[in-house]
This record gives sequence, structure tokens and C-alpha cells, in this order.
Amino acid sequence: MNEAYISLGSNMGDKEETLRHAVQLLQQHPAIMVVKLSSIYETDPVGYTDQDVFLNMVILVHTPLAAQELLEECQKVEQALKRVRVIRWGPRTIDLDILLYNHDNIETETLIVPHTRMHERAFVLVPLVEIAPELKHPTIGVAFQALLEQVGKEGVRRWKTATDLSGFILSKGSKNSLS
Ligand code: PH2
Ligand code: MG
Ligand code: MG
Repeated sequence: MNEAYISLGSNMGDKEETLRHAVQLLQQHPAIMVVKLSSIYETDPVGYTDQDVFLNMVILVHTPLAAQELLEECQKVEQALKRVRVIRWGPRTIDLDILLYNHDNIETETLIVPHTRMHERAFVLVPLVEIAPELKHPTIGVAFQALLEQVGKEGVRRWKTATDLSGFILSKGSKNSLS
């Protein structure tokens, strides 16, 4: 079984509903088990700043799928939720990024893991550290907790705690990080 951390983000439409739906679609896949959910955070846009705030969260999944196959499933979820993206780093209904896949270092034309910018983005590090406080960045070799201290938590506000995510129906033995 492989362990993958996936970042979810939405800043168009009903953002919470979109996140919930994306988690459910992943969970419904027979080869993907969602085992941890972070809280949902409201985050100021990074990169292209003239856009609505995001809701972001991170989940941990267990899967027998290879990283490339998991990427394809994430892309199917994005398509199922009718992802709209007009400009790079601009508004999107849903974005699913594989952050980590075991401790692997993967570089193909379509997938780079660990995600290239994850260590400099508070909207990724805050929810990741919440569900994986001991984890180290596999290639930088530094704890994500320490990376987060360097980056700071500015622009990231807890919006709904993991324990309040009752609408995120999780079967197959899943739990949120606080339970
Ligand atoms: N995603 C981006 C660019 N900027 N900013 C926030 N706050 N949250 C995101 O998920 C996000 C972003 C590109 O994927
Ligand atoms: Mg992204
Ligand atoms: Mg993406």
C-alpha cells in the first residue's frame, strides 16, 4: 500500500461543497482509501492575487495505485467537477495536487513529486502539518513543521475544523485527523 498526501483547493462557486464532493469521489474509488482529512482553511490567493479567497485542505490517502495512476484519478475528479481554469494560478473550481507519494522523488512530464512549490506555500503547509506533524520533506530533508515556521501562517485562517466536517461522508474506516 502506498501513502499519498493530496492538496485540494477551490475558489469558485460553492467551495466547501466542491471540496466535499471531490473527497467523496476519491473515496468512492475502489482503490483509494481516504484515511485523514485536515481542517478546511480560508486562504488568501498566492501568485495571481486579484481573485477570490480559496478554501484549501490536505488529505492522506492509501492506495495500491501507482503515482501516475493516482494522478489520472485526480484529474478525473477535476473533470467530473467541471474544473474551469482561465489563467495559470487563476480562479478554479477545483484543483487536486499530489504533494507526496511515499517518500518518492518522481519527475515525469506530467508529474513532479514532491510538489515543486509545496515547501513555500502556507496554504499547503498549514493543513499538511495539522495531519502529519512529524513528517519531513523527502528531498529537502527538513521537517514540514520547520518549513512552516520559516514561511509563516499569514493569509491562512482555519475555516472549519476537521471535527466539524460531518458532511464529508467517509466510509471504509476513514477518520479525520482529530478523531
Ligand atoms: N493554488 C494555486 C495558486 N494560488 N492560492 C491559494 N491560496 N490556494 C491555492 O490552492 C492556490 C493559490 C495554483 O494551483
Ligand atoms: Mg495547484
Ligand atoms: Mg494542479
